[in-house]
Amino acid sequence: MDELLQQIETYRSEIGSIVPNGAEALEAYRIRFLGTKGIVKNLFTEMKNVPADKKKEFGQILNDFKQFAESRYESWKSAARAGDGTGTAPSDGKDLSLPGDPLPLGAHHPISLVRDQIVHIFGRLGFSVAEGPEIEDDWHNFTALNLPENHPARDMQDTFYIHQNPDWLLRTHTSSVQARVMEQQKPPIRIICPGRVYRNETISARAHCFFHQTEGLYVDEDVSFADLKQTLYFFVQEMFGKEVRIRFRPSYFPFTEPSAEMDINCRICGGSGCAVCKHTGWVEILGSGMVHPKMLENFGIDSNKYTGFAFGMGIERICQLKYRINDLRLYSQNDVRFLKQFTSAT
Ligand code: 2U9
Repeated sequence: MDELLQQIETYRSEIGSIVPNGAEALEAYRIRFLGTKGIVKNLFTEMKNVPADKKKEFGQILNDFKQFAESRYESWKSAARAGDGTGTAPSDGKDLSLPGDPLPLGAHHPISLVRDQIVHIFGRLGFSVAEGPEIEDDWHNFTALNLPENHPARDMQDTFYIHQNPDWLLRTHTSSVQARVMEQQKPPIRIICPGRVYRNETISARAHCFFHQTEGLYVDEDVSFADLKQTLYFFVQEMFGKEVRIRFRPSYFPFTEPSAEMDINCRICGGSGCAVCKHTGWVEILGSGMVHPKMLENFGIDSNKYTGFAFGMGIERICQLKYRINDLRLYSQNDVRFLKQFTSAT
C-alpha cells in the first residue's frame, strides 16, 4: 500500500513537471498515463492487492489521481487547439485554457446617464431626438432664431467663431437643431435636442467653455401654456420624484413669448437654505415659453393655425441637483474615482 502511494506521488510530480510540446508529446502522454494499458489503468488493477479495510481510502486516492491526470490532458489539449492552429501547444508552455484576466469595466458618464434619462422621460410623451452639427452657421444659431445682428442677446453669449469663415461658429445652444428641424418638417413637431454647446467662458467651478443642453420643441394646433406647464411638471416629477414642487417666473428669451423660467424646490437642502439655492429654497432648472409667432413665420409655419412651446435646460445643472456635484470641472477631468460612482437611474 505504501509503495503504491509512493508511486502515485512520483507520477504526480512527473505530470506536474511535464511541458508537452507538440501533438506527438501530447499523444505520448495520453498513451502512457491514460491509455488502455497505461499507468492509471495499471494502478486500478492493483486494487485487488489492497487489504479490504483500506480499499475505500485507496480507491479515493486513485480516483483523485485519475482525475488529475485527465484534467491535465484536457487542458493541454485545448491549449494546443487555441495555439498555432496546427494542434501544437505554443512553445512558451503557457496554459491557454486558463481563464483570462478580467477586463476592467467602465461606467457611464453622469452627463450621459442624465441625458439618457431625459430622452427616456420625454420619449414617453412622444418626443423624439433630433441632432445637428456642433459647427453651425450664423443663420441657424442666431439670425433664424430672432437674434439678428447687433441684437443684445448676441452679446449675452460669448461665441467661438471659426477662423476660416466668419459665418461659422461653435453652436452656443441646441436651438440651432430646432431651427433645422423647423426648416425641414411641417407640424406636428415634437422633438428634444440633447447635445454639447460652446461658450467662450473662463473655466471655473461654475462655468466652462462647453456644456450640455437639452432643448425641446412642440408645435401643433392648439398647443397651450397649460401643455407646457404639465409637460415640464411631468418631467421633473419623473426626474426628481413625485413630491417635487415647481414654480414659474416670467422671463425673456428671444425665441419665446411669453417666456418663463421654472424653479424646483432645492433637492440639496430640502428648502431649509443652502449655497446651491442661495438660501431661497428654490433652484432654477430650465427656461421655457410659447414659441414666438415670428419664429414660426420665419420657418413658413402659419402662426394663426399653429402654436408651440419650447424649453431649454443645462444637463450639468440637472446632474448637479441629482448627484450633488458642485464643481463643473469634474465632468471633464476624467478622474476615474469620480466617474465610477454613477449608476443608471432609468
Ligand atoms: C426654436 C424655437 C424655440 C428654445 C428655448 C430656452 C427657452 C432656454 C436655456 C436655459 C438654460 C438653455 O442651458 S441653458 O442655457 N434655454 O431657456 N430655450 S426656450 O426655444 C426655441 C429654440 C428654437 C426654433
